[in-house]
Amino acid sequence: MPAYSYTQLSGNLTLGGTDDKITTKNAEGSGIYKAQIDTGDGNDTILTYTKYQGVSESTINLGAGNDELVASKLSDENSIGLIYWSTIDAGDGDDILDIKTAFESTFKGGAGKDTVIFKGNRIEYNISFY
Ligand SMILES: [Ca+2]
Repeated sequence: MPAYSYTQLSGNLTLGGTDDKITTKNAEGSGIYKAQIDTGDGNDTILTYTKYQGVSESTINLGAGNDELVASKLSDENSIGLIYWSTIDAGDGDDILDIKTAFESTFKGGAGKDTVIFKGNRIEYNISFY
C-alpha cells in the first residue's frame, strides 16, 4: 500500500488504482489546505490529525473502492470544524467518512453502503440527502 505523510498537503495530488493511504499531522494549521486530491480507484484511506481544520478549502475525490476518511483533532481545544469549505466525494463502494464536525461543506457517498459520522446531536446540523 503506497503511503504518504504530510504536515500540510496543498496543491494537486492524483493517485492511481492502488490502495493508497494519506496521513497529515499538523499541530499549527490545516492538514489538507487548498488541495485538489484524487486518490483514484482502490481502497483508499485519508487520516488527518490537526489542531484546527483537518480539511479546508479543498476538494477530495476518493474514487471507487471502500474508502475511509477520518478527521481528528490533536487535542480537545476548540475547533470551528474539522472539515471547512470543502467537497468530499467518496465515490462508489462502501465508504466511511468519520468527519465529526463540518462547516459549509458537501459530502457525496456515491453508490454502495456509506457511513458518515458526525459528533453531537442531529439538530445541530443542516443535512440534505440527495
Ligand atoms: Ca487509490
